[in-house]
Amino acid sequence: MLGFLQNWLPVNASEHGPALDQMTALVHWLMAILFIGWSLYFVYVLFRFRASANPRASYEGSTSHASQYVEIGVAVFEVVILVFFAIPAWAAWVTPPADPDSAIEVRVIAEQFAWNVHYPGPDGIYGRADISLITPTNPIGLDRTDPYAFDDVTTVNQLHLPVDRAVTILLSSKDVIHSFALPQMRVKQDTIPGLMIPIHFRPVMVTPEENRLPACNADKTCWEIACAQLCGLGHFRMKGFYTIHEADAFDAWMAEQVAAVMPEQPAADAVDEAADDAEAETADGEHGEEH
Ligand SMILES: [Cu+2]
Repeated sequence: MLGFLQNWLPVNASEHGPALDQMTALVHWLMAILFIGWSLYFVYVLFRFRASANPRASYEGSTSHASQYVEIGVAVFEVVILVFFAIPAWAAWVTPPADPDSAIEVRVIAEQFAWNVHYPGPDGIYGRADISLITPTNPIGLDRTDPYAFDDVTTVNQLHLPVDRAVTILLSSKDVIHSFALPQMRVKQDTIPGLMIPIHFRPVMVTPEENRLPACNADKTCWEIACAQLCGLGHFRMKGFYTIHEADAFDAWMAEQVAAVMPEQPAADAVDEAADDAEAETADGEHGEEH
């Protein structure tokens, strides 16, 4: 069944993905058996209780307990899927990585109709963001005067992550409910205004070249961030792109982004100065890449 379903499923590129696919296969087995069983039974009763063979209605009806046993069997199967597959998969999904130091954490802020990505930068601390600072070039309202913000990296519709490292994404929304979906990661989680929802996964495969921008655009095989919840008129175009890199390539990409927001690489005691520079830069409209 799993092999059959994989003809339609996207490639599986996360650690927890196989467990989810296994569960999908089990649910499909159950549904296939029920569908065939009920269909056969339906045809049987059409024939067995046809009008010509039963001119008078039976007031006694069926006295067999077979359907009860079948229903108990179905319920048991469902309990097994829930208790032994779904709940453990969910537990892994909501459990923070065992070694948070080696994990990478990113904020993703959904809006109609884009995905804003916010990396804390080399200091590992997110700068202050304020709703009153939101402008077209500063969609998350990052306060570049905040000492923790001068090295923060933000992008729009571009998510870059390293392979083989635990990832925590903190999901939030500026407006309505969206759903953050990374099909190849088997990740899908609603974003709820007013909540910061953490999700945890570990990519185990580097995005192939043909699935990255710009190559993927030609043959439409991009690894996309999809919005999986109808969120408004522009929902259809609420798509971002994500790339899983080798560790070195990710570090190089991150260094490039950091260099773009803080070209002088200031020493710790020059933080205030750097914050001013970063602010001036933001005002110039230098703000990540937009696709
Ligand atoms: Cu959306």
